[in-house]
Amino acid sequence: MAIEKVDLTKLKPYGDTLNDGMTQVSFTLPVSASEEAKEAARRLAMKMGLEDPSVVVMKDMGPGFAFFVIYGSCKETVDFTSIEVPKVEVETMSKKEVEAFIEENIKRTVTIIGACTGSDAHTVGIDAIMNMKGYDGHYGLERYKGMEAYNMGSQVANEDLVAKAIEMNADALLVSQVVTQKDVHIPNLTELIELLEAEGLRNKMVVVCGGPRINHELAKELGYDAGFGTGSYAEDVASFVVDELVKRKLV
Ligand code: B12
Repeated sequence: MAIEKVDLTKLKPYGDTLNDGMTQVSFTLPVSASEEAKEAARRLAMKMGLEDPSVVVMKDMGPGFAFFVIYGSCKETVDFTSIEVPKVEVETMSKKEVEAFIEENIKRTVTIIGACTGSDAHTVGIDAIMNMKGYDGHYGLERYKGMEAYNMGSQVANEDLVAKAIEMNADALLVSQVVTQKDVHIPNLTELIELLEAEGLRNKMVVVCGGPRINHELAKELGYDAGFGTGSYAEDVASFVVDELVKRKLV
């Protein structure tokens, strides 16, 4: 069977046959499930750019709310060849490679402090990166030889994180931000950088943030050295931190 050539200048979703545009979307409407609600969901899907949408799931979510899953064909395309995304350029090493890198190039323990800061109570992301047991088959930084990883947990005030950084003479700070409602993460992330600057610490350590709605571009804009999003593992951030410490002669 001949494989059709994909036109990367007109990229669109694929379901059954190439370029059929098949797409699934889901959302909740603040009305009870009904035939009218189903039709409203279908019309909204059309306005979102889906052709021939069909509502395949409508579920009551309690009084006054209904959840929908809709399939339809996406009319829109994007030019994949024109896309450039700022990203962390350091190649990810394995845990063993990071440990060997520390032994060869740093020759002392690297101290890393992590926290989910501000009012954000989500611990799972920062735990995934730091926890001894690891996440998705990837051990966290607490298990790395040559590292002292200290996880402060969630709802940590920026002042407390800075105080801990001073107390432990940290090489790197890892900040997790999961809640981004009303852009609450922006002033919170900015405040940490300002506090570090005020203490004359900003350039003496590697400062990284992460979370499901964080990317490298945003992190750089806010004064961080790097940003890591969904699907990050301990070895991604470990590789970045040790490489950066050596590059910036912070060891
Ligand atoms: C579990 C959960 C909770 C638990 C948290 C328990 C805990 N101990 O963490 C509880 C029930 C307490 C909770 C509460 C709330 N939650 Co909540 N919660 C979730 C949920 C279901 C899963 C989050 C999670 O654990 N993900 C798994 C981890 C592994 O993924 P991750 O965080 O993305 O982390 C990865 C990467 O992002 C990255 N990463 C993350 N941090 C860092 C840091 C660094 C340095 C690096 C390198 C990488 C990195 O690496 C990780 C591994 O790959 C999500 C929805 C979802 N499915 O994601 C909502 C969600 C995050 N919650 C949400 C909300 C709104 C809330 C509440 C405000 C609800 C409310 N009205 O009360 C409260 C907030 C309380 C507070 N003060 O923060 C929203 C956030 C929306 C937004 N845009 O801000 C979400 C997306 C749900 C939704 N769809 O609305 N929540």
